[in-house]
Amino acid sequence: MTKKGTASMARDEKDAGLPHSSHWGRFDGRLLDDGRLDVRAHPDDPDPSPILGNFTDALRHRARIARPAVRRGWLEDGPGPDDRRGRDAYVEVPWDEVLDRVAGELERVRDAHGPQSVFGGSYGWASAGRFHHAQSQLHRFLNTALGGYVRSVGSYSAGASTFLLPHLMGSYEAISRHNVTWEQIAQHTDMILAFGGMAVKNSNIAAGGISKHIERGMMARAASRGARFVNVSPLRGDFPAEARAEWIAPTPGTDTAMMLAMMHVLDAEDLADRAFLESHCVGADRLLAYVRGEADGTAKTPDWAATITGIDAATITGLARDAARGRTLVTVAHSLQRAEHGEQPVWAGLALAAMLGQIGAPGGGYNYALGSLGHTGRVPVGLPLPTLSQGRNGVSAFIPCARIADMLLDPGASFDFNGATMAYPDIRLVYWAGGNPFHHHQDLSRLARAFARVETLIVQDFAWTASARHADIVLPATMSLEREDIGAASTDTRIVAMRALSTPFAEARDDYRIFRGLAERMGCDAEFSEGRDTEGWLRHLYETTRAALEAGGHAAPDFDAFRAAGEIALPNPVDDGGLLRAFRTDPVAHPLATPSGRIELFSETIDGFGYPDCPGHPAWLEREEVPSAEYPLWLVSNQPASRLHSQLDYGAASQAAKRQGREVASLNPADARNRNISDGELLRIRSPRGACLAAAKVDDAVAAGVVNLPTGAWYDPIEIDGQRICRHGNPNAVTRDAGTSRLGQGSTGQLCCVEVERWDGPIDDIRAFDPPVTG
Ligand SMILES: Nc1nc2c(c(=O)[nH]1)N[C@H]1C(S)=C(S)[C@@H](COP(=O)(O)OP(=O)(O)OC[C@H]3O[C@@H](n4cnc5c(=O)[nH]c(N)nc54)[C@H](O)[C@@H]3O)O[C@H]1N2
Ligand SMILES: Nc1nc2c(c(=O)[nH]1)N[C@H]1C(S)=C(S)[C@@H](COP(=O)(O)OP(=O)(O)OC[C@H]3O[C@@H](n4cnc5c(=O)[nH]c(N)nc54)[C@H](O)[C@@H]3O)O[C@H]1N2
Ligand SMILES: [Mo]
Repeated sequence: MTKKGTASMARDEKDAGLPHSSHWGRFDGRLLDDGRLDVRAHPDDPDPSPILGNFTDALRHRARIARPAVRRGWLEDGPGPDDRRGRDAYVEVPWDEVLDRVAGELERVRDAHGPQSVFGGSYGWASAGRFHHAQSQLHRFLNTALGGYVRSVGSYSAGASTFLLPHLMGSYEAISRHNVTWEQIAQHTDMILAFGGMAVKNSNIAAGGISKHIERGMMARAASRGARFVNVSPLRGDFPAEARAEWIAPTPGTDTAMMLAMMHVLDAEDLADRAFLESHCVGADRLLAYVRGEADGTAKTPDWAATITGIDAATITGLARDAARGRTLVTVAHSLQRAEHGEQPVWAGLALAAMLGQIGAPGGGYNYALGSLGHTGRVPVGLPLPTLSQGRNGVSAFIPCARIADMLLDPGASFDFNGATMAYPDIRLVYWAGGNPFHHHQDLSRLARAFARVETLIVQDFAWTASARHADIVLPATMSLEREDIGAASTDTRIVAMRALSTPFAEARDDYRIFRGLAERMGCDAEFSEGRDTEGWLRHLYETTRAALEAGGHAAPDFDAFRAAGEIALPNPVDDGGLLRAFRTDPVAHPLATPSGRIELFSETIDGFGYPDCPGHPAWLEREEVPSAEYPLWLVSNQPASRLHSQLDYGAASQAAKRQGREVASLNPADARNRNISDGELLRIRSPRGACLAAAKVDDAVAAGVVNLPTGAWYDPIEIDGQRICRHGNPNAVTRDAGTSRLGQGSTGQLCCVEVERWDGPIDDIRAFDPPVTG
């Protein structure tokens, strides 16, 4: 491999720093003598992410996995269901031995139960870098070595919308990523009605890399032109100060009622664009019959919505009138659909925009998830990027990714998904690389019971996450900082020659090298590696993009020139407004990929599924999870500002945002007062699923009735008085594990009901970052 050469290169070029890229930004890094990293944001980035600060002390942190390790119980008793997972000690073993064991176990399970008993869905964000992408590597390996694996579809990000939007409008990518741009907003938009806000902490992130954070500046430009931003959200902080946003805070999960009432106003006051509904939509009559109450006897008036949302009728009416007055953009954040009946606000937001008649117009209409990530509001580069082929998966079974615990707990059980009835496969072995299910999944006590059922759990990561601590076999991977790679994303106009900034920590190996070691043992290295080392692959993958640049008549430096330059700029793509602009201009020549070719405000297809939890048009549906006397508060567990998910939670930026080493839970002064909670005190958050501790922040930027605890504190459970409590502040200790609906089966992690109280019980130190290794 190329390890030695790259490490010495890093030392030679020490002073200048070397180019690298992460999901939260492009930077130059330089290894310091004390093992820390000097990290400098790219000079062209107007608003670099503070999350870069997590890299400085990450390379040699004690939470890194130093050597391969096997859980003691698995070593002694062999594979099989075991509820000691998560509590057991680990024994370090040499690489040769652990690779023999993993290869042997994969062969045993394949021969006894077939590849359909291996789960390789391995959801997760891993790191930037097109070659060392952990999921691609894992999938390619399982396809080659086993002939396939049970995969997962969709995402925790957009579980409901990914499967809903194609029925209504077109692909989720087209509707979110190639639609209204920030430049259009800066120039054209009068009113931005942002359900779920547009926090710049969120657009800090783009999978694969982001070289310029433009959102704050664009919002400032729009606001100074007089554009009006409306932050519909439980948190005032869901917009940056530069946007000068108004704040409207409906009860969490009730946006659909507010949107329906706005439609009622547009219809009743004849402000709806009936020509657009006629020429570009189907089903407006069915939806309007529901809005007027002709269908169910309840008119969806602002007064009706006021009782559900807590927003007074005059405010709702005023917003609807104002929206009809100028160029209005409706956005719905991912968060709204990461909740019970999450399909509804996505559809209702689209219907509201359809009634305003501006879909496809510059800076207007509907852009699902604009502002939720840094991929949105830009124009896709439209070039083939370096991509590792995953090969062919011979197993047809799959699950929607958020149904992982259901699958493991109930093999063979049937479930509904997007019009199909399916059965959960019987999984014996789970292999995870590049994700952290004990970060991303809901109801972690239940997830622990689910993982106790498998015969073998293998986790490959660079740090001792809670998922690694539940694994039977733990394989130490390198961080991207320790590898050569190519950084690229479909919405960024830079390709980065990512350089290794350090030699690997202890005995960590690249995911690719780990899989090669297994492939050699299983007799499929020639097929898996195609005879290439890392350097060979990088050159091979880069060539796709270089050839496309050359074919397009653009500057197309060869690989060596690219690496010497550190990065190349791609041609600026033209802002053509995407498929919605073309559709607006001529709906006959450019129909949408829906059954009618138009926007479906009523969908015969969805209606035909017969799902009460996702009917044929957007609707206000009663929920199972609602506040009660025992659990009266809404917990909003959103994305953390100080890190990406759980990644580098031990890093400097993430640690600086904690109090007493705990994650911070914010609540309204009134709710704090009622519970005798003062700022900075520890509190316990509990639900029927479990409990966690957190440090209180009393904050009037949080709506009354709401507690905000971001995700990502490493799960650190202990038993106190027979109750499992995460002492660190992971909200998934209390969230609810249920699908959005039978249509999307997405995660509902964003919202659940809880009670909070001051915690006067024992206060232990956090142990989440101490490796559970005994020798
Ligand atoms: N309650 C609640 N839960 C949520 C959400 C919510 O809103 N509320 N949001 C959800 C959303 S949108 C998402 S996307 C998920 C995110 O869930 P995940 O994507 O699973 O979270 P990450 O922390 O990014 O996990 C990535 C893991 O990959 C590891 N890793 C990084 N690089 C490499 C590598 O090169 N090789 C290997 N082998 N490992 C590597 C990291 O150390 C980390 O452990 O969480 C979801 N969970
Ligand atoms: N810094 C940082 N940025 C990230 C990530 C990260 O981990 N860290 N993760 C990235 C990923 S993978 C994804 S998918 C996106 C997720 O993008 P989103 O899902 O949009 O992000 P969240 O921060 O979870 O939620 C945004 C806001 O929605 C509001 N909200 C919650 N419930 C409701 C509701 O019922 N109604 C209304 N109107 N508002 C509500 C909350 O106040 C929350 O702050 O973020 C990306 N950006
Ligand atoms: Mo996500």
